Amino acid sequence: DAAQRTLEQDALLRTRRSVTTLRGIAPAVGTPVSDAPRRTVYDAQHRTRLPGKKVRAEGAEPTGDATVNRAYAGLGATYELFLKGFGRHSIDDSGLALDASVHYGQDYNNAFWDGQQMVFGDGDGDIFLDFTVSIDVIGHELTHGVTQYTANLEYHGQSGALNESMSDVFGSLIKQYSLDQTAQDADWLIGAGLLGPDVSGVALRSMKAPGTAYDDDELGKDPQPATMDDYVKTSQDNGGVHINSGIPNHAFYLLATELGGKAWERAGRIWYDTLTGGELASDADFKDFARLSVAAAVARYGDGGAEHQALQKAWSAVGLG
Ligand code: ASN
Ligand code: ZN
Repeated sequence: DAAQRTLEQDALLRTRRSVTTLRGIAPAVGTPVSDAPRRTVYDAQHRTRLPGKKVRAEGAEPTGDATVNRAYAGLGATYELFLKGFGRHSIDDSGLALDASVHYGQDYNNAFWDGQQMVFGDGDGDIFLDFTVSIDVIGHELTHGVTQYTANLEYHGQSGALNESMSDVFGSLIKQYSLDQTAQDADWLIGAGLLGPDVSGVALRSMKAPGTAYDDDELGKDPQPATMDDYVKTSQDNGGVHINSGIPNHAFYLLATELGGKAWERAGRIWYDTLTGGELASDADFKDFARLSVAAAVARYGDGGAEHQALQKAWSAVGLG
């Protein structure tokens, strides 16, 4: 009823106020959050000082730099999936400005979320190309921001691999949404087109077939497992956060392809509900996530429904049933 709605709106505004005040931006109380993104792309000019020189603000025409324009478009596609797919207003759900710096460092072979903004290297041209070429990589980095503002999954061990997997799942969904692809038509690759001429492989990771993205003298073989039988125990990579993420990644792939249609609609909704529902602890392990995702599927789509059954089948297949 109306009174309840008012209470909920008050609670929402209180949350928004505290989050934004933390970051030093006080919104006008009661102002509805706009549906439009607020993007800014900076050029780090091959240095490592951030953010660098502002080169494209929201609403401005494309520049002469394709890297800048790809970053701008990727931020837009990410904003759009979270808003239209899940009703989320930016990274913090309060319209947080989206900042990205491109041309970071010299021959820099990575991209990252630094806690406040996205950062993209140009690659060295041999092993990696420009990190803005894959829209799912842009979505991956932005999703680290969403995770930070929601479950805040600790970046080591299984919680860290879940953090990485959230970024791969929503990164892939952003690509699929921008291409209007079904789960069947999607490539389920992260970083397709990103590997340079010296590397034999197709991408950084494969959600469809973890462990098969590359096999190369320089990089070695893609180390990702698809199931718990092949779980990698290691102290490297924060306890294998980019390695064991293959397991929840593959569970998502199995769910989405079993359900068919657009993966962001039902499979993505279940993952989004799990990530943002408030029950997922920052030190959650794979079993915790699996259990909470099943609860989320039942809550949204019903006990024993197609979504619930497909999800149980997916977790069983990767050894987390
Ligand atoms: N590109 C990597 C990532 O977003 C950077 C890192 O290792 N944190 O996961
Ligand atoms: Zn990541």
